[in-house]
Amino acid sequence: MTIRKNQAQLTADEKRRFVNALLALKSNGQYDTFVTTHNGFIMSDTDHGDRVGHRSPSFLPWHRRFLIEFEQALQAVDPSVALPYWDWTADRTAASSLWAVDFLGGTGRDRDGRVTDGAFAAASGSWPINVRVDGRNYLRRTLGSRGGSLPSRAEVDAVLAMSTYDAPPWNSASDGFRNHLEGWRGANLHNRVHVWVGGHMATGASPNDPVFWLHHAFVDKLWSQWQQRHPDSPYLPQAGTRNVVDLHDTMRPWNDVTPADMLDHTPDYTYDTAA
Ligand code: CU1
Ligand code: CU1
Repeated sequence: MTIRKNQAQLTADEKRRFVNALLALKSNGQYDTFVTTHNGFIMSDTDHGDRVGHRSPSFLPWHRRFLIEFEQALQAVDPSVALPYWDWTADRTAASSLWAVDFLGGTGRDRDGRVTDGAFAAASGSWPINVRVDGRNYLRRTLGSRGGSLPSRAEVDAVLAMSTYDAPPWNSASDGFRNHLEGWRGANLHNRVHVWVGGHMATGASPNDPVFWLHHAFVDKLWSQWQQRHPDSPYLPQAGTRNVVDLHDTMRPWNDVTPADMLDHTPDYTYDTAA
C-alpha cells in the first residue's frame, strides 16, 4: 500500500529513507537511466511533430507512469518509501524545510549555481551529474532568483475548475485543463515551478534534481483532484488524432501502456489527502 504524503509532513526517518533510496539508485546507475529517458522525450516532443511526454494530452499519463516506475525502483531498495509531493502553493520559499540540509539541500551558490549542502551537493561525492546539458558535473539550483513566484492556490483552483481536459491543436497552444496545468497557457503552473527552481530543473535533464519527483507528484495529485471533480470529463482526444497519443494508443517508451490504463492510479498508490 503506497501512500504519497506531503513532504512537509514527513518524519526525519522518512526523509532519511527517501534520500538513501535515491542515493542507492544513483550509485547502481538506475537513476541516470530515468534522466536519460526524460531528456530524450523533451528533445523529441515538439508542437507539430510526434509528441508524447510534453506539449500534448499525454503529458499527464506519461508522467504518471514515469513516476510509478521510479517509485517502484525506490521501493526495490526500501519497500517503506513512497514519493512525497511538494505543494508549492504552500511551501513557497527557499526557507522551506524541503530545502534543508537533512532533505534536498538548499539553493546553489551565486557564482555558478552549485548546490553546496545536503546529500546532493557535489562535495558529498555521491551525486555526480552524468546526464549533462553542458560540461558541469555538479547539481545546480537558483531558487527564486530569476524573480517571479511559485503559483498560488487561487491560480491552481482556477485551473482545477476548467471542465475540458484538452483541445485542438493538442499542443502548447491548446486551451483546457492539461495545457493550463502544464503551463504553456494562462497562469503557468508546472513549467513555472521548473523555472523557479532553476539550474537543472530548468532543462530537459530536470530529473537530475530529486525535487523533480516531488514536483511531478504534486502535478499528478492535481490531475487526480481534477478527475474527482469532473467525473464526466473524459481524457481527450479519444481516437484518430495525428501525432498525439489518443485514449487507447500505446504510449512510448512503453509498449503496453495507454492513457486509458493510467486514468485510475489507486491500484498503484493513493494520496494522503484528497484536497
Ligand atoms: Cu517532463
Ligand atoms: Cu516537469
